[in-house]
Amino acid sequence: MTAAEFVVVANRLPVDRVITPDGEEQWRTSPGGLVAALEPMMHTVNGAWVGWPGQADLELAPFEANGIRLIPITLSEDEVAEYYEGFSNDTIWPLYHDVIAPPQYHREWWEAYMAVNRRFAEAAASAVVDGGTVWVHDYQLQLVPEMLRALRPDITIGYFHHIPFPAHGLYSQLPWRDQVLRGLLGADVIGFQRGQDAQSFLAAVRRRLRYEVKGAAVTLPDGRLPLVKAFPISIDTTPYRELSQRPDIQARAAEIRESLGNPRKILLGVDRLDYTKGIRHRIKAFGELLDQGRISVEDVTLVQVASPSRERVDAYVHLRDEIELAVGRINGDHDTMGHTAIRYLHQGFPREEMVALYLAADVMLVTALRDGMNLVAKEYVATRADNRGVLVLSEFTGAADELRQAVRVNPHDIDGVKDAILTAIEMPPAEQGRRMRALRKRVLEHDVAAWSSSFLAELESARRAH
Ligand code: GDG
Repeated sequence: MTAAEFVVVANRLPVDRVITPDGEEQWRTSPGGLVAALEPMMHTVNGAWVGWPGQADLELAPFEANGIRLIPITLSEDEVAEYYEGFSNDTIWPLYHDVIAPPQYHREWWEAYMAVNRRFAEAAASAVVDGGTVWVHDYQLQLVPEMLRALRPDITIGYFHHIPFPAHGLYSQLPWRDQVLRGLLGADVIGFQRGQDAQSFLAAVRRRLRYEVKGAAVTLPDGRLPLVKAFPISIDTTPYRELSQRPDIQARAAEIRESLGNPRKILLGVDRLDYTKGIRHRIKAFGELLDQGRISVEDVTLVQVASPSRERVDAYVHLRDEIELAVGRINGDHDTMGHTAIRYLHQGFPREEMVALYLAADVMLVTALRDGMNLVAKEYVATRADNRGVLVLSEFTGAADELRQAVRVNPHDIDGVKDAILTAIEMPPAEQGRRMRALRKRVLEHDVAAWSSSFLAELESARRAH
């Protein structure tokens, strides 16, 4: 395979393996935002994508799918358990989300994380042309930039971090805190979701490694000056705008309302079933409003989509039990034959159905306790070409920095969440329109293409300076 000018490195390849009924293997593009953001770029330049195909022990030669060159990384069953479910999702994920769940620190997991990061770095090093560019993504691969630079000092390296970066007091719990900082500093451009994440990273670099920081640049002992900055990610708005205009999807939204017994207001939550998303807090607030008679089931229904996620990690197993217990209790106390309090769906849905749900929702509830960005908030806004609907948005999401006209909440303050829900339910249409127009302007102008071009422009300046 010839070397590529531009290489993306991410934990997952942008495709899912499906076996057709007649036993044939096919690769389908996964619907994630990253693929949508980078696809045009991958087609115009000579690009390649390094990632795990999503199944243990799958040994595959590089191949092409939908015009993108893919370089699969094999992970053993043990590596999936230790590098992915362990260190990535049970150490880094809870620690970086402000220790909402206790992080587990295991030396074997760290060993596996280092070994797998090295494999990704080696694959990227062999895939990229002389003087080429590599863009590394996310918390599963924080050591790749440094490892890659050691192998290929000639190339330009970018890194984007999709989740929060914690304050120094929490970050310093990590037994391998200095190694991770050095890993990231291998990149020329290090991107975060929010200004506060970039600041936390720079504070950790100053305090732990004692490197000098001037503005957004770190001065390294070897004279390199990596740039550390916020690049808030966004969505490809086109499919959301187009699907929301389709008559069959609008009809489906009406059908959803009908099937819920035509409540006056539908509230919606859409999240991966994750403890960072504040699903329990939202359900608690909603249940108390019903208990206190401030809303009734005939009037208001909450639809909660909690798509299955990380089902082999203990914290997720417990969270699911807690949520389902709470939903069962509230429904048991309040349901009537014709109306349910919470329609809970532990399922994933096609994008068409998601858009129909966004259209049916009078109020979108995003109550994350900590979230890098939260794309669901932006998808809801992109869908509402009718300028109706209210977004209730946690101030602990990256999206809160941009979506200023949402109804803001502190999800830890249950009384505050209850008041915000009532404000949203009662908001007059003119006020909804005023806020939604401003929200839409922001999301449509700052879409994922704007995000990737601003990052790539900084990377290109770094390449020129090489
Ligand atoms: C991480 C960071 C950051 C969910 N259920 C279904 C479904 N989804 C889609 C949503 C949305 C995506 O998954 C979730 O994105 P979020 O941004 O809300 O959250 P994370 O998965 O935690 O993503 C986050 C993001 O990376 C990007 O940088 O914003 O902070 O945690 O697109 O629509 N899609 C479909 N069916 C489902 O059932 N089709």
